[in-house]
Amino acid sequence: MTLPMDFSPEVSEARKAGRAIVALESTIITHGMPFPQNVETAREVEAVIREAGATPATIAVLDGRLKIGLTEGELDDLAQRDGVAKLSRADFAACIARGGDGATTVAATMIAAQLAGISVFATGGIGGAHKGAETSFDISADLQELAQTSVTVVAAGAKAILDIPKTLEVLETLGVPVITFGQNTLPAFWSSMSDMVSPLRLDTAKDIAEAHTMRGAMGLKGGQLVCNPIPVADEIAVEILAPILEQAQREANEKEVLAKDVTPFLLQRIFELTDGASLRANIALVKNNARLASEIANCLIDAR
Ligand code: PSU
Ligand code: MN
Repeated sequence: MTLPMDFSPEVSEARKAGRAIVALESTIITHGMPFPQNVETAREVEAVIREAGATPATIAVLDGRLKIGLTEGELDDLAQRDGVAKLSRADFAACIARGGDGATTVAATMIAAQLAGISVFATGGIGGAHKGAETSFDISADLQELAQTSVTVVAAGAKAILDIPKTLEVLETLGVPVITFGQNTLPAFWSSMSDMVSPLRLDTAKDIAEAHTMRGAMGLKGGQLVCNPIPVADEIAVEILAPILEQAQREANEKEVLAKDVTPFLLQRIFELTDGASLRANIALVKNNARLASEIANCLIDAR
C-alpha cells in the first residue's frame, strides 16, 4: 500500500533544489484561532519563513490525502470549513483511510514531517499536562510524540493553560530535550518569562541544529523541544493573565469539557476574556518561532 501523500508545487521545488523546509501545523488554523485571523496569520507565518530563505510546508489531510504544503486556495478553504477533525497520532491513519479532512496537531504534524523528510517544525505552543492531570489524566499525546519522532519543534513554551511543572516532569521522564533559546528561564507562551529554570539553554540556531544532528548520529529517537520566548514588546503580563486563565479553567470544569475539546475551549475563552489581546500575542509568537525555525533549518542544510 502506498501512502496518499502530496507535496505542494512550492514544497516539491524546494525538495528538488535541496532547500530548507519548515513544517507548520494546521490545528492552530482550525481550532486555535478564529476566522479570519487564522488564515491571515497562516499566510503571514508562511511569508516569514520565505523571507528567511526557507520554504513553508503547512500540513493537513484533505479528502483523504496527506498534504505537505497547502496552496493558497487549500489554505483558504481549510480555514473556513466547519467540522474539520483535530488529528493526533491516534486518529490520523483512520482519517486518511476514510478519505476525510483533518487538521494536524503538534503530534500529527511531527509524524507527517518525518514521513516527508522535514526536520524542523514551527508552532505556537505544544500540548502538555493539563491542570488537574493527576485526576483527569489529560496529558497531550504531543509529549509522547516528542519522545519518539525525530523532529525539532520550535514553540513559545508550554501554554500557560497547562500545568508547566508537570509537563516538564513528563518530558524529563520521556528523555525529551527542552532547550530554551537565549535565556535561562523557561518562557510561558504569552509571557517571555516563567518562574522555572529551563533544563537546557542554547544561544544560536547553529547550536540547536548541531544538537539535532548529534541525536541522529547517536541513534537517539525523538525530537527536541525548543522554547523561544515571545518578544517582550508582544507579551501579556502574568498578573493580567493569571486570573483570566483561572476563570477559563473554572468554566471548563463546570461545563465538564473533556479530552480534545479542552485546549480549543480554553483558547477561545481566553481570547474573549482578554478582548483579543491573547490572539495578538499568539500571532506575534508564532511568527517569532517561524523565524527561528527557518534559521535552524538553514543551518541543517548548510551542515549537510
Ligand atoms: N497552541 C495554540 N493553539 C493550538 C494548539 C496549541 O496556541 O491550537 C493545538 C496544537 O495543535 C497542539 C494541540 O498540538 O493544541 C494540543 O491539543 P491537546 O491538548 O488536545 O493534545
Ligand atoms: Mn488533552
